Amino acid sequence: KILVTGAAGQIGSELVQKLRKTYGEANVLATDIREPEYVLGSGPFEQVDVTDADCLHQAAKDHGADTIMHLAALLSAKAEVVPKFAWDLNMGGLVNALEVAHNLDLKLFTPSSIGAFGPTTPRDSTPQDTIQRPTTMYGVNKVAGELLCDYYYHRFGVDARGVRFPGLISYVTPPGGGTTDYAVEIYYEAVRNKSYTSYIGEGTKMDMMYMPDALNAIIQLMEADPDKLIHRNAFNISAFSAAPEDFGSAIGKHIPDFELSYKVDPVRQKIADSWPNSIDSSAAQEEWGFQVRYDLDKMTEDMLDKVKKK
Ligand code: VAH
Repeated sequence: KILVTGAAGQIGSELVQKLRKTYGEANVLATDIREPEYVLGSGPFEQVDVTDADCLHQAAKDHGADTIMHLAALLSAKAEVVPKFAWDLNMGGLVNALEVAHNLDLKLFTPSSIGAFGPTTPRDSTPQDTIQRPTTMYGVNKVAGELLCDYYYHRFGVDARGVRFPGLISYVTPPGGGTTDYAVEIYYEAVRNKSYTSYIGEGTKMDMMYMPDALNAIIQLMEADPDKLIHRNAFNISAFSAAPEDFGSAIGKHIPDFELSYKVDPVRQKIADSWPNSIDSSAAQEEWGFQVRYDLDKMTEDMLDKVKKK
């Protein structure tokens, strides 16, 4: 039995549906501070504010959860607008989720991000264990969160697991205020207008992944043999590294007159510049068999098809 926080978000909305298909509808309790706009199927939903520890504890207890998947958080660009609120939500929510996991003996999944790296991190083929001095509030939250998960594991034996997600591309629910959101917008604009103006500059490479691969990774990690996990938390995972023009050429293969232009947003560009170009996912491959099915071209074909239908 699983409780998901942030179930109305970009990852949560699809994860809930996938978990319900895999483990049964009634076994997956979706929670969020707002009612999801999409159809969650006929499974249970409860309104939960993750900063309210008692409410989260009660929901997990009533559901009889054995696993909590904690996704509720503010993304990088939004967090720069309201840093103190981001701290309260991102750290307050996580420590509450870890406390619930500790008190009710639950497994926990929570995502970290490539945002946990900073300008002094090696940029190419960024190792699993390396320098982490991020310069954004979101990055500070992610590093602190990685450490907190490790702490609860070593101190209390909480089976907390997680990955460092790259930018996630999906067509069901839009991301809410991240730096990598352009990689989703570009597909909608390509279908609507055959053009896109990118707020991230030419040549800015970041790691990316298609949502189906991200969901499989979560399930695979949670089902992995704990004895094989050396890291447990914050595994680097990536499907491919791409800059706006790479998306432009991939889209151009299907929409030949697609036009890509640039109007760089200095705030989000600065964040992107502080993150790696490409990360090394070998620890995840070795410890729990991480793999992906979608590269940029395969994802682009599917994204354009799905967005057109929408
Ligand atoms: C963001 N998509 O841009 C998120 C992510 C890859 C970074 O954590 O904030």
